[in-house]
Order: sequence, then structure tokens, then C-alpha cells
Amino acid sequence: MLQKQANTIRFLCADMIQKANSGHPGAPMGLADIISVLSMYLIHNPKNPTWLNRDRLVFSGGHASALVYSFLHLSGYDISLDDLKNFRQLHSKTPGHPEIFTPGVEIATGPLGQGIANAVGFAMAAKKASLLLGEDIINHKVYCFCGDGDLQEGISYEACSLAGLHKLDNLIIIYDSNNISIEGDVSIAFDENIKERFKAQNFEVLQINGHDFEQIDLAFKTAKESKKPCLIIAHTKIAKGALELEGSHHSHGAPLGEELIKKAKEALGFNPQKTFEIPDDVRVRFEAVVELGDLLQAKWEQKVKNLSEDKKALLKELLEPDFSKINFPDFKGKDLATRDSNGMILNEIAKAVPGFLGGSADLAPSNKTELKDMGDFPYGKNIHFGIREHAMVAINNAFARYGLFLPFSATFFIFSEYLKPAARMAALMKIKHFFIFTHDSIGVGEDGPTHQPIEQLSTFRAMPNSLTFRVGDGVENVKAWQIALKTNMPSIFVLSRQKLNALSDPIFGDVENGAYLLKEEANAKFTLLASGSEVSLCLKTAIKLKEKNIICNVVSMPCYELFIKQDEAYKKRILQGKVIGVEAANSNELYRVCDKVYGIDSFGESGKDKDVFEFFGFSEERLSSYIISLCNGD
Ligand SMILES: Cc1ncc(C[n+]2csc(CCOP(=O)(O)OP(=O)(O)O)c2C)c(N)n1
Repeated sequence: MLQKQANTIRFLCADMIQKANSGHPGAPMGLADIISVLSMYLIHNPKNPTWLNRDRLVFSGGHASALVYSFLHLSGYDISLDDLKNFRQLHSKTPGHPEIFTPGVEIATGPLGQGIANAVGFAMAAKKASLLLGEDIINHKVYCFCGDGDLQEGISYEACSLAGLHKLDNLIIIYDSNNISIEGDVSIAFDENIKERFKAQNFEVLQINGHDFEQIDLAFKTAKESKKPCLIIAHTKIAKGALELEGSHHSHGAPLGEELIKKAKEALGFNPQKTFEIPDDVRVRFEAVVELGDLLQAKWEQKVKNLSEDKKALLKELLEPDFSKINFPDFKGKDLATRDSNGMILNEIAKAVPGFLGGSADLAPSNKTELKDMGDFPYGKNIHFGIREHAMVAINNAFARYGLFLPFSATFFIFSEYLKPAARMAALMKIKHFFIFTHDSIGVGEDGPTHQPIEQLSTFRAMPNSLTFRVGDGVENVKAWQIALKTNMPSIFVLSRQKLNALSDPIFGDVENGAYLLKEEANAKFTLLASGSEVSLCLKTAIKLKEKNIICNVVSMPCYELFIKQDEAYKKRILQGKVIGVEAANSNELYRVCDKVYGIDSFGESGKDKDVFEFFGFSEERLSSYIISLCNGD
């Protein structure tokens, strides 16, 4: 029966890819035997894909999406046979790589390696949830399929190293060791001893023939009992069952061809004339899964009913956080670095919201992200990610997807470059994940151009489904958080290392509009539009210019993305005269709302922050001269 199930999956995948004339048959066919056995171990309820105590299943090699969908279809998720036939078509439930709108897909995968870190994140979230709610309530496993490509990516080292450190015995990674990737045999680029590598990372390592059902079964049994995270190295043949293409890299990413599929079906006792064939006994076997899932969930719900009142209240708060309880600090009139105001805000949120947690990539004291007296993961809320930015964000993406947590990830703004691929996935999935990036500009000073962000602000602003806040003082910082907590997508906080002057109250509009009028004069010739540290520079410069009879308004723009969505009337109201964008950053996107941009389009310089600002023209003197030169038509 296991073999028949596996072959059903094999040919469903081959047919899907053939019909779409696009896709990756190799990995799905190679993994069909293992997933056939896993179907007996996986605890889930296909009728309710969000049941909290379900096992999480992650396919790190998202190119094996045909396997994901055929397995989910057979298991009874809301994916029909027609959906399988629509594989990779526009607006289908079965897109090229798994996305979270498909029922049963836990997390979007495709960029190799990230799925492993997501699985580590799910396992960490489960540990935390189990400590909060009890082992009776949270005791599921996290299964992750990965391939050679995933293990070549650096993020797999980062994430597995943390998994070993935290002894995540709920994590089972199945490595599809078929020795093939796109360019051919992996030995041309990869020949390390995976077993020793994972042992060194404190994993239990099992090795099996991935087509031997007894060995697969025993491996899952052993892995479930393991006291450590477990890696199952499954030696497989890519495109197993595809006759002459079995074992060939040509099967990795192209349809097998109708003739070959027919011959392969015949060889394995399937009807070569039929496509998308699901034998009745295979259907019946999988239907039992749905019934079992329902039953398991019902039993679990009984346990939830028997929880103490405290635990019940905690579960409710984790599921539906109440932000009205947050006691936001009052920063009015206070000159502070925005990393400092942000640190105070974080602590207040963490005190009031049980699911709020996070950490930094070894920069918490500088990022001001320590949650004071709130302990360390797994018992507490501070997660020490070590210097693993990419894994940090992929792990926190999984925390966000787990269903109970609101995570933040922190580092210097410049090192956002090390985590961008996972931040992009957070945005793609529109998940609530907060990014705390301090040391936001050349204000970094002496550490020099390696540490001074220039183009990073533009790249985050350009990322769809996200809000980037570069706030000018503590009051803006609080307002930005109030928006972020309500927003179902990632929010990025770009914060200063250096102290900033407190701003006055808005004259027209507010942070929620993205940009607002901070200083308004009659008949202004210019509007100086700035964010972050440059807002108070513009205010001071405007005062200086008034002495010379050059009248300037000042607009603070803490969130570019919110501002460009405002209607024309709003923009017209706050942008008067010639609009000059002033930011100690790359100037690109400001040209969309400004006539001229006073930015930095080169890398920075090492020196005292004051000197570096002066050098790049960010002083009252230099900015005034620039505006005067515009008046003179220079
Ligand atoms: C970060 C990243 N780089 C490159 C790719 C393109 N890509 C997709 S699959 C693949 C080869 C993966 O090899 P392996 O994991 O062995 O998968 P298999 O050939 O067994 O299907 C590559 C390079 C990707 N999806 N993600």
C-alpha cells in the first residue's frame, strides 16, 4: 500500500508538471516513498489547517511544489484535482512555489535554505508555546524536507547551529540526498561530510535508503523519540520511477515527456492511458487521515477546556493580542536617540503583550532591544540569535506564522543586507514581523562606510507589502508603533544612534499619513521634506533662512510608503512651493515627491559623526547655502 501511495504521488506530480509544461519532477518523485511513510506519522487535521497542535511540515526546496500539492490534495486539504490540473497557472491554488494562501502550506518557500531556518523557527516557537501552555497542549513535531541546495546555503548552517544549541528535539529534517542539482552531480561543488557536520551541530543523524520502506519507517520512529534535533539522511534517486531519467539532472526542472511518463506508469502497474489517476484504495487510505485528524483535534480541544483559567486567559491573549493594554511612554519634549525611545517602547509592548518577543543578532545592547527582566528564550522573551542575521529573520518569520507570537528582529541597519532575502519573504507573506534597525545613516560615524547605510532605506521602501518608518523623535516613534501593531505586514523601524531633538506637534496631517506639516509659514517658497535625523536640521535651517527672507515650510516624512498613498489634495496641501527632499541616504525614491533631492549618492566616510555630516553637507550652514543657491538659480 505504501508503494502504491508513493507511485500515485509520483505520477500525479509527473502529470501536473507535464500538463503545465513546467516544473520540477525530480525531487517529488525521489521523495514520494518517504512522504508516503510520513503520511502515517504526520499529525494534522486537513479540515482545519490552522489547528494549533498540528505537526508543521516545511518543504525547504520549494521547487518540489508538485509534491506539496499532491500530498495535500490526497490528505484532504481544500485542494481539488482541478487545482492540481491548474498547477502553475495564473491565480491557481497551486502556484510555482508554495505560498501561504494554499491550505496546508505552512510557510512560503523557494529561496533555498530558508525553509530549514523556518522549520527551526517553528520548532523554537513550539518549545516556547509548550512552556507557556503546557506539554499537554503543545507537543507536536516539525518536519522539514530539504535537498543538497538547501544544505549548501549558509543559512542552513546558521539555523541548524541554533537548533543544536537549543536541543530542539521536536525538529526532524529529512535530507533528500540524491547528489544531483541543476548543473549535475553535486560533487562538482559540494563534498562535505554532512553526517559529521550535523553531529558537530549537536544533531542526532540517521542514514537510510530513502526508497526502503522499512528503513524509512524505523527512521521516523527513532527520530520521534530522539532527545536531540534529528537529521535523516535519505539516500535517494532523483526522479525515482522515471526510467532512463532516474538519477539524471535532466529530471530536476523539466517535464519528463508524455511518452516516458506512459512507459513509467506501465512499468509500475498504472494505466498508461490515464492521467491524474488515484486508485480507490489509495483514496480510501488517505480519507482515513482526515477522520483521524478530526478526532485528534477534538481530543485536544477537550484538553484545552480542562486548562486552568489562567492558562485559558493566556491562550486567548496569545491568539488575540490586546494592544490597548500597552502603556506607551510619553516622549513629548524629550531629546533622545530614536534607538533609545524605541527600546523603551519595546519594553512596554513586551510587558503588556504575552506573545511579543524577539532579539538581535548579537547587538542587543547597541540596538537597545533588551527586554529587561524578561529572561531568555526558551523560558523568557529575549532570543539571542548570535551573529546569524539571515536565520534570525527566517526563524522569526516562522514565529510569526506559528499563530501565537509577534516577533521582532534587530541589527544595525547596514547588516539588514545579511537578512534581506528573509525580510522579502516576510513581506511576500504579509506577516507581522517587526524589524529594528539602528545606526541608520552616516550618523554611525567612526565605524566608517562599511557600517554606514546609504542605499538601504531605498531598498526597504521599494519592498512591496511593508512599511518603513524612519522616525524623527520619540513621539513619532510611538505613533509608528501604534500603526505597525495594527498593520498586517512587516514594519521596519530605522532608528538613529545619535540623540535627536524633540519635534513640535503636527500642524496638518500626522504620522499615519506618512508625512505631515511640521512648520508652516505664509507664502512659503520651499518645502523642506525630511525624515529621521534630518527633520530637526531642516527646522533649524528654515529658521536661519527666514532671517534672509527665504520662507520654508518643513514636512516630516516618517513613512514614505504611507505618504505616497495619500490623495493628491493631501499632498498638495502639505507640499508647497519647490519641494526639497533632505535625507542622509540615497536619493532615488524621493524624486517621486520632490523637485530636488539633497541626499547622499556615494558611500560614506569614517570620522566623527558631526564631521561626516558636515562633509556630506548635512549642516545648517551647508544646507542653507544650497537653498540660497537654488534661489539664485545657480
Ligand atoms: C537561494 C536560491 N538559489 C538558487 C535557486 C535556484 N534553484 C532551484 S532548485 C536548485 C537546485 C537544488 O538542488 P537540490 O536541492 O539538490 O534539488 P534537486 O535537484 O534534488 O531537486 C537551484 C539552484 C533557488 N531556488 N534558491
